[in-house]
Amino acid sequence: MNISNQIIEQIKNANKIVITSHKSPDGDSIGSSLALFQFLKKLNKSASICHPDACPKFLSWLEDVNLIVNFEENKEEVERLLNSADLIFSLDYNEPSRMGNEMGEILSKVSAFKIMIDHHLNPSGFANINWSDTSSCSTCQLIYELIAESGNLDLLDAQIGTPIYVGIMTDTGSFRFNSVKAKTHLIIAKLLDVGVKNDEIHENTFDDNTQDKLKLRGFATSEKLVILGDKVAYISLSEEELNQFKHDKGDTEGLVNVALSIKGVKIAAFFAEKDGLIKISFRSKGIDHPINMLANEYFQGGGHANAAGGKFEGKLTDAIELFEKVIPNYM
Ligand SMILES: [Mn+2]
Repeated sequence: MNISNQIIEQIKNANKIVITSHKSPDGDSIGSSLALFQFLKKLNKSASICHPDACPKFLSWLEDVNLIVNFEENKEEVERLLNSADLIFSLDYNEPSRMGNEMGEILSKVSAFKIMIDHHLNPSGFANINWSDTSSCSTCQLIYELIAESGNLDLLDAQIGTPIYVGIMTDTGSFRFNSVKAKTHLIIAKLLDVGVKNDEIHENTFDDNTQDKLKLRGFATSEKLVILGDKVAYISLSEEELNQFKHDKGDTEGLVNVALSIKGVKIAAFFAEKDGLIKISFRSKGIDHPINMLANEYFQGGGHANAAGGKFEGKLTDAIELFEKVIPNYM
């Protein structure tokens, strides 16, 4: 039996299904959760979606997003749902601690059958079924494959297809990264065929800027962009600066890509200070400039070769100093 059919078997036998995903949700974690949720509905199975924290505003237009229960705001309910579940999906993360230590520990302890579907490197193998495909551009693409390979494409409609589109679109920088294969475009074509509205999705997702967000991004690029040599660029924002623009979740999303978009730049970083912790995003271009090792060695993080994240406990200026010091070793 292929892995998709094994998963469908488990779904059919389950009574209490919970869908989980990683902390700081993005288009792929929200998209894959909602797509699976809608697919389960079509299989006449209800499910709960439990995420570590709230959905970012730019995705709040998605259908049924309001049904997501989040651990930060509703710990007891999430704990109750996880404890009483007989089947738990772990989407878009490779290791329980990606949900945060507390929620990750709860997941590790519960007795439910666990299915991981993910595309991040180095899966820890914590689940009963571990579907890891690191060549996939997104977890949403894997959800599509689950539906297709299990012979359920007749159930695919815009309700399932819209969140799948969102996840693929956001995890591929709108279909530009080299993780996009011919297969990805064939899937997108199929989604349009069943009524997914690509123009509305792009507008709903990307054209929702507030004035404060635009001003913050303008400030970041005009005042806080630093270029090192000709191949490295970074932007940093202190907590004070973020507050000055009434910073909201998601307002700085993709700023690292703005730094990377400078002609000739191969490596970009974005530093943001929040609650005394420095969170860092790294992006790079091409196979010659992997950035996940640096994230792992110096910033308690990791990720893909061209897209990684990390953190630094200390001052923003110290984090930047460390980055400037070690980056020549990765060029
Ligand atoms: Mn993803």
